Amino acid sequence: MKEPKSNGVPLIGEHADSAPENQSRRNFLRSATVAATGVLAAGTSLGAQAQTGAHNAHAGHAMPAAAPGAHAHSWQGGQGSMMFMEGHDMRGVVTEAPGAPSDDAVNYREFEMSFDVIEHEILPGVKAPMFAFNGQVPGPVFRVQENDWIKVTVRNRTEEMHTIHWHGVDLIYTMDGVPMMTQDPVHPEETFVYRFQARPHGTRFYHCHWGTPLHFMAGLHGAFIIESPNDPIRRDFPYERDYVLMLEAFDVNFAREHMNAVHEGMKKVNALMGQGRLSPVTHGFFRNYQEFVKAIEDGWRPPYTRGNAELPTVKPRFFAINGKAFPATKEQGHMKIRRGENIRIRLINGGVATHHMHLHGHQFYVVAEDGNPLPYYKRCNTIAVTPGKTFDLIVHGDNPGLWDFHDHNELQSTNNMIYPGGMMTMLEYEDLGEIPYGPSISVNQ
Ligand SMILES: [Cu+2]
Repeated sequence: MKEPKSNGVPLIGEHADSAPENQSRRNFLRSATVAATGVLAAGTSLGAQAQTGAHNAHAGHAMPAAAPGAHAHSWQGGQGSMMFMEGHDMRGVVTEAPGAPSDDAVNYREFEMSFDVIEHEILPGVKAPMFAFNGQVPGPVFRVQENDWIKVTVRNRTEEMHTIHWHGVDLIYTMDGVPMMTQDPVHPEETFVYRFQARPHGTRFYHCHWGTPLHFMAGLHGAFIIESPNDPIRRDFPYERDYVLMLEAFDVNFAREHMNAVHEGMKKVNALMGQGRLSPVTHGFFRNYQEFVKAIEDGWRPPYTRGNAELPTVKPRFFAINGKAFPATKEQGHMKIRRGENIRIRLINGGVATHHMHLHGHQFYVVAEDGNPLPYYKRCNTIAVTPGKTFDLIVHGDNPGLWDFHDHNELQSTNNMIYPGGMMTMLEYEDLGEIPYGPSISVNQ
């Protein structure tokens, strides 16, 4: 195994050097790409990822590459955090949390993931360092069947700590991904195994639960779509094409300013942990509540920082759909429709702002909220998607043209205040013929 290369500096551009992908992973990517014809995320980033995976695949690998002598570690629930263990070093360790069936007990669909640091391009000329799943923003789109058993083996290839929270999935709590509460965070070069059953069906997602915008806001999120033959939406609105739109808000200045500082800080924490010298003051973690109270009495104050910066300094000025801001949303392809066709649009707010998504020229049906089919379908043309929410829409192709689909908030349809930009894409009729007008373009950093 290679030594970590960050030395406190983001591992920019090293995501291409990806871990071996196993057979299941390749199958997953391939089936995701095929099954999700027309899915924006699958059309570009996921497709690219599938290629990378194919090139690096080592058939038969059940686990990602780990350090020689790597050992499996069983998490001891209820016995305090491993972060405070003497001589604590999780590099090369594979951690299995308790409570889920073993490999023999159920038939797992296996996936391999990684936490990486990349430099992500939101639109030409605008890049920022970000944490990313599998070296891409957003992370890959999962498409699984309801009640499938899922095994996700995730390796941390950064010098920060992370977890994966499966947002809207009803799983066993030991797999819920809340650091310091239901699991120890995944340490640098540690591998953690999430096992759970995919239920209930609907539009779900996953994201890192480590509480800073450098994790959740900036890249560590992806769609987790659970399909079911019993989905009433499929029955009521027969459709073929299904688009996943991850809505994102990026503060690129914050990311640029704080990524190195966060890595430097974490490097010190890792060193202190390695020496068994981590104290509340070094990182604000406590063995128990009494220790926390004592620290407060001694004058220590909780940082409650989000990546070593205060919350008010987080001001997103770039707004993206599946990692790209308009006009770069065109790279992923417009949402395509034909006359008389129904398409399904799955909106997932993986960011920190509220987005008022408005479609021109159509009254769409709002058919699901938080992944769950609604008891009645509302006709709207604008829908507010608050952070953490998902909405599913059905658009019926009854007004041929080229139509804006965008956040109606003024700031959020700009790139750093330059209009048009931001969270904007188009609905394009394939059977329209020649399009007389195309959108104009402006870019500003
Ligand atoms: Cu994280």
